[in-house]
Amino acid sequence: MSLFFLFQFELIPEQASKFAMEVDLFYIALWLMTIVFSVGIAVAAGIFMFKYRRKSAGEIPDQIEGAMTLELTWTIIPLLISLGIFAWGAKIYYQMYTPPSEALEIFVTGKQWMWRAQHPDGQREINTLHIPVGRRVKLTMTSEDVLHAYFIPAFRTKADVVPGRYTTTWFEATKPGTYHIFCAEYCGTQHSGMIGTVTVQDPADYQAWLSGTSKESPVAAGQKLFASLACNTCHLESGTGRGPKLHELYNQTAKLNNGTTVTVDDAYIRESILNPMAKVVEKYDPVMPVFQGQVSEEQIQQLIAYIKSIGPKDAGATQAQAKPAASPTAANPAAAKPVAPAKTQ
Ligand SMILES: [Cu+2]
Repeated sequence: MSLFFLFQFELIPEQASKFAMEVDLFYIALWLMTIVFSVGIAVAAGIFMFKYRRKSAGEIPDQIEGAMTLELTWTIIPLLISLGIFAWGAKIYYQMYTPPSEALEIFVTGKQWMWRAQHPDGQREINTLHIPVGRRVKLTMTSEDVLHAYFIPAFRTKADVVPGRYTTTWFEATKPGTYHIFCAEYCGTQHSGMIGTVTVQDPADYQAWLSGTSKESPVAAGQKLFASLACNTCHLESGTGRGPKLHELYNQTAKLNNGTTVTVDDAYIRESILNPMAKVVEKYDPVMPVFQGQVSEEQIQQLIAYIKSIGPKDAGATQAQAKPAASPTAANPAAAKPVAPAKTQ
């Protein structure tokens, strides 16, 4: 890092996402404020040391009994400055951690010591990530082993990747090129080798790349798994099976046998596959076998993609959005789109 810094005189990484500019402005504002206050305090301290130095032996200084105006000034101004920093930082944080519902969704799995990515129409890659320029991309991430963190400096994006949990992040790349991916959470011996590249392409190039070696989509793979794991023998579409009907269920609220409710989102589906006894749906017996150790994270994501595809038409919205169901806005037709490919499989 330091060598890089010395030889290229690159103070900050290239700005290649919509977040980059504001994150940098914020960072520069913090630098400037730090410089202004550090220099100001050091200079004032120097002046005062000189001005109020002891001039003769036995000198007795004037006694000062307090200065209300001064006290209020140096309390209120720093308070406003720090609240301003907080508000600005919180705004950026909120934007970064609230993925838009119409984003291109890519699944990322971290594993000692590689990054796997799975695109909506089936393309998979390891230690690379191909994305189109000018399009919002949402990453849904999990880890197969230990804590990792997905860090793309040029996008100013960094998010923890946690075993047993889905984390999300999103960004919109602003210029084609290749950029670094780092793991930013120490995860073992080869942590420093857990690196890769993001390739930002023009939409046409991205489409060409996608169709290069087309593979099965997550929805199609999930549908096959649903049959091969015999999920379909209990979760009947008619709703008369030993397990609840999964059609039209994604992102809906389900009642549990302990009287509480749960939103059927990615996290709940994952938990119910791995540990079905944790939250059993009302009126059903806890008879589902445990799939912990039977399915990989990638397969769970495929099953979720399938369940999402048979869900309500507007289930394209992410669970984080908690959109009111009845909002006949222009955004709705677009939101329903990601579900459509299921029909063609
Ligand atoms: Cu790692």
